Amino acid sequence: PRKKPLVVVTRKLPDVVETRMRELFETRLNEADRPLSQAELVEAVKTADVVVPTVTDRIDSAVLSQAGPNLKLIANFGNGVDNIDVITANNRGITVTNTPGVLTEDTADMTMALMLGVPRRIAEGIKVLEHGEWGGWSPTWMLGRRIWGKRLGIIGMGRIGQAVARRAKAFGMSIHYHNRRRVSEAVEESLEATYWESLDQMLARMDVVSIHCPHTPATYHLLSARRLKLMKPEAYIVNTARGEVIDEAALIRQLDAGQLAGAGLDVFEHEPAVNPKLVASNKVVLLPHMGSATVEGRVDMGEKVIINIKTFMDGHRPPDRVLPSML
Ligand code: 8YV
Repeated sequence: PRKKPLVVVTRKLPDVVETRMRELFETRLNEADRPLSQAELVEAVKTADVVVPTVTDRIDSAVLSQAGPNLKLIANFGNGVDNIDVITANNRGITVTNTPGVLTEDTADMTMALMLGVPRRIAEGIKVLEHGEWGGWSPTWMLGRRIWGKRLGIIGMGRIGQAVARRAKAFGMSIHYHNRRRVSEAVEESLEATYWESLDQMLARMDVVSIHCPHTPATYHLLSARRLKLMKPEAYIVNTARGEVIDEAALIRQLDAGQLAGAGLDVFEHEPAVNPKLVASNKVVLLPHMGSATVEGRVDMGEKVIINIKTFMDGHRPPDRVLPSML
């Protein structure tokens, strides 16, 4: 029988996923559950047929330049592929896949948690109780802002953007979006969504802005200092996509200056470092990149990775191939 492919997995995955991988492939796992060192990552691309990286592994052109002749597939455990230089991989004949679809609903749920959590001051309320500072109910104390009846502007109307739109509509928000392409009429109608060709114009009119686009060279600092200034001082920002899409320093300045009401952030520009000014701010709810972090979701992601590897090894086009043209 044909030799099983050597699959190197960079991080600890759920047990059921690792067990299945061991059955199917010659699998090298990382039991330590810390990111591989640069040297270990290079060793992986040198020896493996397939590498399974995560968001914490940077597979850039320098790493790829050391890839061995066997490396044919990078099966990312995750949706965003900004950790991988897809163009260089493609040029070297290495296929890249991701795990779309299975983390859509979980990420949309977490987005709603932030979208409610910031205006309704959930983190502040929890802190008051934890510090034993609750002096009792008052009609005018700890008042937040309602999201019901407000305008939500979604940047990036793909799977996750649409899943957020469905939820937000049920919460009584009106749905607006900016996207490279307009979505189908059927989707627009079902969400009662308004398309804004101009991101600038949309930003100026929204009460809440939520980011659901990938991080690519084109979306790096899409919410720049200039664009953040277009937003209403009463508006909120939610980001469960990638920290790099917002100019974080500019965001902090806008919050400090009272030019933005608040932000709910699950992702940061320099993870795992979080700007101490954000941590100190009472206008934010911050989470450590937990958008897709459910037990079920992680297993589903692992299964997607396995299907991609298996399909590829059987000589077919893997279902979740990422092409440079898709970025
Ligand atoms: C994961 C994510 O935590 O899929 C993504 O793009 O950001 C998260 O779901 C991470 O990417 C796993 O590699």
